[in-house]
Formats: sequence, structure tokens, C-alpha cells
Amino acid sequence: MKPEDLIAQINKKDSFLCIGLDTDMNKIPKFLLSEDDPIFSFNKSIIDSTNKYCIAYKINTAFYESLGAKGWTSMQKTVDYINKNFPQIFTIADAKRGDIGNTSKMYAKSFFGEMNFDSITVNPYMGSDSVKPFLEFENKFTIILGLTSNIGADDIQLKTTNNDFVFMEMIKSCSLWGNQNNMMFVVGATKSEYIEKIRNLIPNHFLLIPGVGAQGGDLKEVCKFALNDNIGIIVNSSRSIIYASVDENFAIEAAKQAMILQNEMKAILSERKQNS
Ligand code: OMP
Repeated sequence: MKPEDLIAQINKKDSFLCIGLDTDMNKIPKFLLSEDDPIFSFNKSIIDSTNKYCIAYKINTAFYESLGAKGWTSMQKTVDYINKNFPQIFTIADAKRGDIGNTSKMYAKSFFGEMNFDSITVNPYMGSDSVKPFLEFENKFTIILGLTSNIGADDIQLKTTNNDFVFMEMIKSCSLWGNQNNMMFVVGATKSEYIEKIRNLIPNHFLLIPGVGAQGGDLKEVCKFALNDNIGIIVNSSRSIIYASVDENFAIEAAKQAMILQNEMKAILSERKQNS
């Protein structure tokens, strides 16, 4: 997907919501377990009921890989379903890959070439040769882990070098390998106190911001400094939306939660317009 198409979709829907399909066999409604492919059936219902409120779906590959070959099939069916029925919606393979160059090239080929995701999350720890193969694909985004939402971010990312935080050094280096049209950065919603600093460093890149909902991140706090002239953010919530209910009406309840977040986003955007 081209960046301008993503931006157009955000403006059209007054939404920068990404719904995380962290689909877990142990958490989906029990009545779906008799279906041929319960994971895909669940995803399809969630996508059908929520697509008008969101601009992206993030498939966390761990949930699918943990089921072996069957899980890979459910993942492919899910991304195919989105691409075919909602081609304007941005797809994210949350795979957190990255390896020596020739191996990263294979990861890029599988997620961009074979599976046809619009983007993939990449762990940049191994440096430029591990990231560049992903950047070679046209109209695809490489989403670099910048500052993550988890407690373990303290262990390395929030340590300081002589110059700055490790995560700032990481973002600064990575931003030179690509550009705002092929690279985004993950910044956890639970780390909103660092967003202003990150925005000063990379004012134009899209930020993927997970951690609103189950992890307690605050949408308003995040938006204070993260929004840019193109809106420039994608905010993900997974469990708080997709597991809103485990009854027959699970898809309707998920849509209600998605709508609540989308309404909050719309209000933030309209307040911003009025103040500008
Ligand atoms: P919920 O906490 O259920 O909304 O899910 C958050 C999703 O975002 C999960 O798929 C996580 O793997 C992912 N995530 C984080 O929670 N924190 C991060 O720093 C980065 C990610 C990610 O890369 O998406």
C-alpha cells in the first residue's frame, strides 16, 4: 500500500485504529471450536463487524505459528480475506523478524511476496543488513521496534549511552536506512512520556502505537505529541476489542468496543482541527 492511500483511509474514516487479531484458541467462543477452521471463522466475524471503524488489522503471527501448519493456513486465509474484501485496509504481520541479510531476505519474501501483507514488524537489533532486505519491496512498510510497551523495555531500550537513550540511538540509526514512505516505528502507548522526544527526532514517520486497552495506555496522552500533519499514527488494541464477549454476540460486542475507540479518535481529530 502507498502511504497516501493509508492517509486517505485515515481521513475518510476519522480513525487511526488498528485491531489486533491476536487470536487464541483458548479465548475464542467455545461454539466456534466445532468449525473446520475456528481461528479463521473467528477472524472473519470480527473483520466483518469491525472493518468500518478501523484502518488496519495486525496479525500477531505467534498466535498462528503456535498451531503449526494449521495456524499458518488460518493466517494466510485471514490476510487473503482482508485483501480481497477490504483492500483499502492496511495489514500488518506482527512477526518481529530480523536476521543476517540473506535470511531477512527470505523473511521479507515470505511475508511480503508470498503472504502479501502490507507491512511487517522488525527487530532492528542485528543492524542495517538485517533490515534493508525488507525495505527493498515497493509499497510495503517495515515497522521497526522503537520503544516497546513492555516492562522489559527498561532493561536495554531505556538504558543511556553517552549521548542519549539506547532506543533513541536505535531510532536515529534506523531512520537513516529507509524513509517515511517505507518505514514506521513501534512506540508503546505505555511509554507516552517519551513520545514528544521521539516526534522531535522523526516528525514525519508513521508510529505504530500498541498498548491501548489491556495494557492501560491512554489514547489522549498518546495523541498529545504523536499526531503530525498527516495524523501519522496507527493505534493498536487487541484483547480489549476481540475478546469483549465470548457469547454468540462476540462480533457485535467487538464492534461496540471498536466504535468507542474510533469515536474517541474522531473527537480528538475534530478538537485538533478546531484548534489549528
Ligand atoms: P493488547 O495488549 O491485547 O492490546 O495487544 C497488544 C499487541 O501489540 C500484541 O500483539 C503485542 O505483541 C503487540 N505489541 C505490544 O504490545 N507492545 C509493543 O511494544 C509492540 C507490539 C507490537 O509490535 O505490535
